[in-house]
Amino acid sequence: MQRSLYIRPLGIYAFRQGTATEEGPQEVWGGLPLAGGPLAFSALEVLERSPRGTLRRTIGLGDLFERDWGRNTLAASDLLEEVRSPRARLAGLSLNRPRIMGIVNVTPDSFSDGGQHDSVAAAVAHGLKLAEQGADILDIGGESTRPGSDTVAVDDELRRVIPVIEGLRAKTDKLISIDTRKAEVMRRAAQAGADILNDVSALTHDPLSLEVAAESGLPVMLMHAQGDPKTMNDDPQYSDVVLDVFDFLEQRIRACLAAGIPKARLIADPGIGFGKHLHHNVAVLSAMSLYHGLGVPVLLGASRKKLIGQLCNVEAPQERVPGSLAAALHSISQGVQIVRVHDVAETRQAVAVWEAAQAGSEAALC
Ligand code: 7PJ
Repeated sequence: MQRSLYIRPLGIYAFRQGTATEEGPQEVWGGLPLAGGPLAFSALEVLERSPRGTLRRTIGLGDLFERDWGRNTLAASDLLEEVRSPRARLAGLSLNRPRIMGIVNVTPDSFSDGGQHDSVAAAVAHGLKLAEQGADILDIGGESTRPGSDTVAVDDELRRVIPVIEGLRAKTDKLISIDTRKAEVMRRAAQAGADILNDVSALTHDPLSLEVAAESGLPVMLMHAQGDPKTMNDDPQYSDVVLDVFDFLEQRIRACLAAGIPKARLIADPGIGFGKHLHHNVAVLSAMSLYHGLGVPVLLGASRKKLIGQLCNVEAPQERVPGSLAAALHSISQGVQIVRVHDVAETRQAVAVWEAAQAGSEAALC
């Protein structure tokens, strides 16, 4: 079933509690908690899909509750519930403040740091450095999925990532995710101590992955992609990219539920750069808060990606850090719970200043 109605939380702000008194903090009403807090939203964009295109309207929450939604009430009330409901912890990590996932590439051909971390020792050292800089999650990947890249044989991928996971597991308590599309790699990574599965194909690439992911008991990051990395950016087509991505992720969440993976173990990611032209990427980035309607934590990975190069005319990925920070802060302002980045120290600093400014307090430091 395809939805015709979607809602996107707008007017997102940090809940500020009233002055603490002897009776305790005073709640000041204003808006609804976004994904259980600490951010709240005060308005909605209502998006109506029709054969003629998508109609967008903005409505304040006060008006929404006062006025009759008519036939729309039922169609969107489930989404409103998903948007506001609290999110489960991710492998023990609370998601009540922005979390940083640091990228540890173990591929000889990675676009941004290719060749630098292709030995186990270097990859482990890089992961530990990111942990020290403030990464909450270390994402280990042994298959480059950048546009145009070839697939990697399962044995090669295992040889690259398993020793790195074992090496990091022995030296850090930070969460470890495995970025793979292969069921066998997921299974072996889980045995080696990985805490989270991160699949850019949302468990569609390998016919065994739904089952293996369910059996592992680990949380799964489901990312949207259109097509295979080799050809995905040749000619991507959407009717409305923002809503098509929502539909895909909703359908993959349903497939996971049917396979025995509960919602509390799922994370959704719209997949910047995966089968998307610049205007698709920008549309998705702009609409990030829509994906809270999926009822699971949302992740964004825009770090050093081509869209930043295209928007700023910067060819070298290493020079795309400022643009990457802007993309991360933009999404965090929309309540995105996790950002996947190369530059952890820089992102930590940006997020700390954002958090202090939001909260009006210096309590949350780097
Ligand atoms: C992503 C990823 C992403 C998630 C890569 C790159 C390409 N996993 N793995 N989200 N991107 N969940 O880092 O540029 O955006 S590999």
